[in-house]
Amino acid sequence: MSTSAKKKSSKACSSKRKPAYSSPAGGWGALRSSAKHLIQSENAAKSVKALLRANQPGGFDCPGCAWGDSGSAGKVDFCENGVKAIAWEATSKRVDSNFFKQYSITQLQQWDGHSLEKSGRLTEPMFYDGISDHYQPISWEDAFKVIGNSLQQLSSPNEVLLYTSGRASNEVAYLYQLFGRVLGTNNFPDCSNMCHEASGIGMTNSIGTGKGTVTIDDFSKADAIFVFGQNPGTNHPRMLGTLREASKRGAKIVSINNLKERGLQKFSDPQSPKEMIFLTGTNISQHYFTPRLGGDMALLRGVAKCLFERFEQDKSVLDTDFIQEHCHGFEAYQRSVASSAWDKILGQCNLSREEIEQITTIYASSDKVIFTWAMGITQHRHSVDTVQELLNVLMLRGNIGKAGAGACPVRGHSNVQGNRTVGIDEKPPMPFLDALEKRYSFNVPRDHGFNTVDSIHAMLAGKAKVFIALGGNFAAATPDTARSYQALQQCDLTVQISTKLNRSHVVTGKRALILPCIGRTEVDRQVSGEQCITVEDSMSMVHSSTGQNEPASETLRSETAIVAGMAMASVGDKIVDWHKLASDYALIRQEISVVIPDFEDYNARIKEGRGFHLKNPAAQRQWCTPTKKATFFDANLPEQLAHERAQSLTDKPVLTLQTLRSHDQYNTTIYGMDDRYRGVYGERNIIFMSSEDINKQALNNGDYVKITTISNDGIERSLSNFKIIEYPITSGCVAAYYPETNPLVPLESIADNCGTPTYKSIAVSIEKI
Ligand SMILES: Nc1nc2c(c(=O)[nH]1)N[C@H]1C(S)=C(S)[C@@H](COP(=O)(O)OP(=O)(O)OC[C@H]3O[C@@H](n4cnc5c(=O)[nH]c(N)nc54)[C@H](O)[C@@H]3O)O[C@H]1N2
Ligand SMILES: Nc1nc2c(c(=O)[nH]1)N[C@H]1C(S)=C(S)[C@@H](COP(=O)(O)OP(=O)(O)OC[C@H]3O[C@@H](n4cnc5c(=O)[nH]c(N)nc54)[C@H](O)[C@@H]3O)O[C@H]1N2
Ligand SMILES: [Mo]
Repeated sequence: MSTSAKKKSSKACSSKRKPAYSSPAGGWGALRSSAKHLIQSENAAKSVKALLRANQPGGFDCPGCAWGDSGSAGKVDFCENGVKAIAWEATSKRVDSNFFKQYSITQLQQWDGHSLEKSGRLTEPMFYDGISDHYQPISWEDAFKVIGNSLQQLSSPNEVLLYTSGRASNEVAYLYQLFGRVLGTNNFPDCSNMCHEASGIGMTNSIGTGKGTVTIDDFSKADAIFVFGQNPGTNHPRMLGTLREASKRGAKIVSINNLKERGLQKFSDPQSPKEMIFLTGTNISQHYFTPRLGGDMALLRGVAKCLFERFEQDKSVLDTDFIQEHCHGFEAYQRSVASSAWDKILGQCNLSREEIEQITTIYASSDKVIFTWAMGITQHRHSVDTVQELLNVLMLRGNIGKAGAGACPVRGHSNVQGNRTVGIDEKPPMPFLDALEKRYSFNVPRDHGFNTVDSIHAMLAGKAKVFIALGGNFAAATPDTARSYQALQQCDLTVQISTKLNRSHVVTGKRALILPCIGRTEVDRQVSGEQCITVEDSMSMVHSSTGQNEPASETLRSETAIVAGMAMASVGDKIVDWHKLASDYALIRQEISVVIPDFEDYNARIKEGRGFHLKNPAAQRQWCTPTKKATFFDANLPEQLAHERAQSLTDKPVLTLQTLRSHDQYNTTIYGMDDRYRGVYGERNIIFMSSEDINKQALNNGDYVKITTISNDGIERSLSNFKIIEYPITSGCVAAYYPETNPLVPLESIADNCGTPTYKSIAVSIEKI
């Protein structure tokens, strides 16, 4: 299969490998890289001005990640990640109608993702009519007419898919979901379906809320913080500042990760003069455990088993008061733990009994414990069970709903959590739909819609015909690239609301529209004046964000104005006055405050300091579960992990592949070809492999290999020319970058009861070429 696009140019990618990174994460390296990205942004002044306002009251919410803001206003609260995101948006390059005259879609399809996005900001609406091989300029009103007509011609509103990427504001996301529901569908696939879906489902089952139970303040009180399956040095750099403070005051930081990530070992805070001058850093994790990919549930089960054993001698090991007063299902869970055999536990997590005892000792000797996690937990087949096991272990010692303790799924996109709160949900809760119906008096659709993977199946089967994306890069972010492309190409119309050119603009439906929008860092002017938008971070803090830079082009519209235009052209204004709402975002917030609980006085409260905190019932030990108790789930350990299931299908050695992010990318946006903390420079087609596995297969560091997915569905999925990089990674596990390796992820390989693609456990074999 030939889905991976050819490189437009490879001269920027000359490959070299420097010695492994030995400095602390952060520090001068981060400052140097930030400076480089600022200078390369060809618009340094604009970027610096914007930067100083990132995550500050009156400024804008950094589009980098969803980590909470530090409480101290005035402190510059940004990181290398944020610098890159801001500089990327502030570029002076433009993708205008001349650009599309110059390059045909067929030509652009040959460009790699980095080259597409680097071309600059989209400036005017463009239409691909399916006849010419070029996008042509189109007026905004005509673009909306194309959408309106296409939607009116569908035989059912469920033939449209309304995708959302988590950068959209609360205001536009609310309007977008209202548009879809007035149209008559709950088809809201979103990036969350590929991201923290398992956290939401597992936590809702266990404790009755799908959101983290901690605030930034809890991190300054915790005795121990366990970081599961997460690489904050790259993906949530501001979290390292929080961990550094905790480490300095003596809290124990424990990392659970099959890869030895630099940022989890040592960090030098660019805002600490002493660490910068003396080239020192703060040790982050005193303890680092490296289970097998997908082995975290077994690890946690082992910890639970040790806790129960120790409880026999010492009744203070479990918080029996909490369990008795607040929990349901304890006895069944205890039985399930007792029947989980040590052989299976140790075999699945690939740790020794001593290591499990060590983890248990740290856990049991700490009064207040926080578990944080990200994609290393949520992108496996048994992710929902693993999240529930995280909660089980927290609950055994009463670590939910007490200061300094709790569960913290660290979100990805800066407003992915807020999007769900305001209704971007293909399985919306009934009370929310009731509230919509009450407010707007129309028949709100009740059937569940398609999630991201279902959407691809629906397009392939001809059940979905119009695809609209509010941001993101669906073609590149989704699994089984060849089939995702085919799915989009079968649509009658694909519509992308975007800031920059990406794969999803060149893998089009029979007709396609590009609707360019202003970005988070830019001033949003509507008839009522300059607007602010609001977002919710991983700690459920809702705060406002006001763009500072002039928009990249006068033709751009805000996402909110674009959604209003699409809605007006499709469903008219009998039920909702779209243009009025889009003329003043305070009116949309007013609607949200009527429909969604906890948003009362929304407009007033966002003006206070850093905004307001949404109530988290579990943090108050109120459990919104059917039993009104926190629930222990007594799931069995997975029968087999991915490599065990695949072994019966091949004679070759099976490895488990995880697909992850480099230090120089934001999801499908590739800023550059380096991965500084892992010592990789100038290349991305690499595979990290342990020295044991390299030796076992008689390979050498630097060899080029073909990676093939092992599956029994008759589809061949392989990628060639990936260079082996020897790396400290658990034996049997390998790692390679997303999105280059998405062609290897079978569409059918999804998490149970959740649908998230198993991006972190693909059974593969490799052979030398
Ligand atoms: N700079 C930057 N920031 C970002 C993003 C970005 O691309 N770039 N993306 C944003 C988004 S949308 C998200 S969701 C987050 C993602 O943040 P992360 O989840 O940190 O992202 P990944 O690169 O997928 O890294 C997964 C980490 O989990 C480990 N891991 C993988 N599988 C397992 C496992 O089975 N068990 C354990 N214990 N560990 C495992 C990997 O070795 C790696 O360290 O970051 C957000 N922030
Ligand atoms: N193999 C593999 N696949 C994965 C993952 C993985 O770990 N491994 N991770 C998954 C995860 S966690 C996620 S969240 C998804 C991400 O999936 P998406 O959210 O769909 O992808 P992004 O790469 O974040 O989207 C980048 C594009 O968003 C557009 N954009 C940027 N800013 C704005 C804005 O302000 N407004 C609008 N309208 N558009 C904007 C730009 O055009 C840019 O090209 O990918 C998933 N896919
Ligand atoms: Mo994500």
